Amino acid sequence: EYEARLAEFEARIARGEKIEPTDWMPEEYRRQLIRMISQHAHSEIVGMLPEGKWIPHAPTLRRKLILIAKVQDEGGHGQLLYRAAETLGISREEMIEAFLAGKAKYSVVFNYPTPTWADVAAIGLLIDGAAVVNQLMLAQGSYGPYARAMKRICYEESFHIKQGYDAFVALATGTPAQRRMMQEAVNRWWYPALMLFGPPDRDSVHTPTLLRWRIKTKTNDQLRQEFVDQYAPMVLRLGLTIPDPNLRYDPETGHWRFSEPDWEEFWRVIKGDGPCNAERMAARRRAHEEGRWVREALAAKAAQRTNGGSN
Ligand code: FAQ
Repeated sequence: EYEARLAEFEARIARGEKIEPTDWMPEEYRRQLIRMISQHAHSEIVGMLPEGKWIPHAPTLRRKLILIAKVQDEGGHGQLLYRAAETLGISREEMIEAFLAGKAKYSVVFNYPTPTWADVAAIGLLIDGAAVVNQLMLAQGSYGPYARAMKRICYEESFHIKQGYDAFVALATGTPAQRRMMQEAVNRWWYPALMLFGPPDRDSVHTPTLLRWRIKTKTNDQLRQEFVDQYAPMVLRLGLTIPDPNLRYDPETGHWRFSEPDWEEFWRVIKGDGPCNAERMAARRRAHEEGRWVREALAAKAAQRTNGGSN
């Protein structure tokens, strides 16, 4: 019985069909999607913090308005993703609980600091750029609600990259002090951008299962290479350098060669020992506490409605 259902499920995926919430799916497929989508949602919400810090200090009114819109989009993406995960039978409360208890991860990159305005530009170009490379792949995935959310999110993130590029170009072609500030931010964000794609394939425990069921359609290393091929030349064209002595174009393969990030640092920061982990978690816990009265008021209102109250 189970074998037959699994065979039919895998045949559907092989035909390129989308799996929908009410369709039969293996428990492991469900579990993997909940893990990935919820961690993706937490990342969007935590990802509001490093840039959000700069909203009050944006250099012009125009840049402030753009940054507010961008950070708001990230909050919206988090909501879309929690909603997509809820279709798999887990509640938003359970997901947030797991995150606040430190059981569910969020992207390692958001544990790095943003000491200057140029860090906002570096995130906008490099981190959003990396996120879009990853998400265009996820938009091809087999689970309907996640793939559709990815499509919509990618449209918005293309705008984020444009704002990042625009701020990046302004600084990279600006005064010597601005160029220096932009270079230092690139030095800080280059390796975190490479880390966004996850551990190297040789250490990626989930990739085989995710590829089998087309939750992922490319591996971590394939996407990292795509990112370097697209973004390294862009940074170099703007007259900046990339903090990697091994970075060079290989005409034989048509790809850029590059050094891998420090994987020990990657695991250490994921485990909680990064420059901003404690600060990010404290900010999320505080927001959760400060929002408690809103949740309680909504719940009371909903209870009143189901009890037949008119207001
Ligand atoms: N950070 O076996 P794998 C954004 C964990 S974009 C932290 O290779 P998998 C937009 C992994 O969870 C960023 N942990 O895992 C934005 C697993 O641990 P677990 C978010 C990581 O699933 C831009 C373990 O290591 N995007 O927020 C990371 O095959 C700018 C083993 O790893 C997504 O989440 C990492 N980078 O591949 C917002 C996309 N990498 O769960 C604001 C959806 C791995 O067993 C500003 N997720 N780990 O405890 C994915 O595409 C995949 O899950 C990967 C990891 C590629 C992240």
